[in-house]
Amino acid sequence: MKIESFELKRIQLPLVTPFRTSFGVQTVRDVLLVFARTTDGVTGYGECVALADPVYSEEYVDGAEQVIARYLAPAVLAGGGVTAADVARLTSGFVGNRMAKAAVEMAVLDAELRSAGMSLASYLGGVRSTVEVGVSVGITATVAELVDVVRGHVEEGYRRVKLKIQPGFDLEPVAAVREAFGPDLLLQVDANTAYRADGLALLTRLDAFDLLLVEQPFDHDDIELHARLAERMRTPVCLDESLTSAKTTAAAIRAGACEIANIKPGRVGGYLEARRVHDVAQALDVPVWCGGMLETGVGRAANLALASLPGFTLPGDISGSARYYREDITPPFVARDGRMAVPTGPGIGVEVDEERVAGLTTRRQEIAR
Ligand code: OSB
Ligand code: MG
Repeated sequence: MKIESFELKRIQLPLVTPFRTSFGVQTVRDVLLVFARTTDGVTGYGECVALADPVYSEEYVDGAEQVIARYLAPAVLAGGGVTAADVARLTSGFVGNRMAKAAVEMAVLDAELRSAGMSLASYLGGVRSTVEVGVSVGITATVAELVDVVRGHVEEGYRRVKLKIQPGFDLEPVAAVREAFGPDLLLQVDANTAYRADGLALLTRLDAFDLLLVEQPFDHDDIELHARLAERMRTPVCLDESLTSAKTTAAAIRAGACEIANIKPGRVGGYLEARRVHDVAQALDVPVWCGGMLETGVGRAANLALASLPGFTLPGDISGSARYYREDITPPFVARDGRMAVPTGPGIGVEVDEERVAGLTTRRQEIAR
């Protein structure tokens, strides 16, 4: 397969409600879409998960767009005939920028699979036609408001809820949600690196609330501190920000710092590396689940395919389109009883509403061979 050009489009999607985490509040999603056009007239879609600002990782959407336009897309175009498996090698001379690389690889992979008539789920080795999904709930102004928000999601049928926590918004809100919804609600928390070593004792007290896991309480590079917590805590310690590849995941697991792994394809450089993360975790007996980055239907479709692999035994952060967007850029994804169907069509298995994308586009550029 030959790629003739990459088109980069930036779209602005307003969020239905502001999303607050320990690293800040988001009110709109500024998304970079990558369209890979083949010489045979096939278009593959990629979504870059970089946020507007470098607050979750070093990457941010303006930078991702520039690195793709200036380095990654030209390197892939110069490769001649390519498959998705070639993209990592062709771009390996450029350090880091995993979210940017992932978006390019995803667009190439989607084009490749659409040409071959194969779904992403079968390509990756998926074994399930539906997957369990949950919702990630942001930090609220009051605990009462949090309980109301969670109630709304429980009424929508979600059975697993992830609460964002930070120092000053942890034990009390978690206790209130557990108390309001009882022992059957699958509950977990995510600190997005907001704690320091002096938070060990407080975090250990979360053991009282029967949580599925506690996600990334400490700095991304502090594997040792996560291992110390894992030793002291009954609740499994899960890593997100720390896991940048299959290699760093294996090392974190062997260090005792990662009892469950959150897999985000963008964070590890693409769906192919995400599958390798899944494979090492499975070999080391560590359960995995699919994380989210407020994706549009494009990223959501691909994440459902990934989550259909056998090691994904915990519900993913793959909520319905309506959790974030009044109108998606694909047909809306809907969760029923906390489950979602894995797309079966070629590639990511969904069509993009190009007219709607055109209406939301703030800038576009094309990189041709
Ligand atoms: O840490 O998992 C995270 C969103 C943006 C950046 C980081 C994270 C998140 C979420 C939302 O928790 C997951 C989703 O619903 O897409
Ligand atoms: Mg997280």
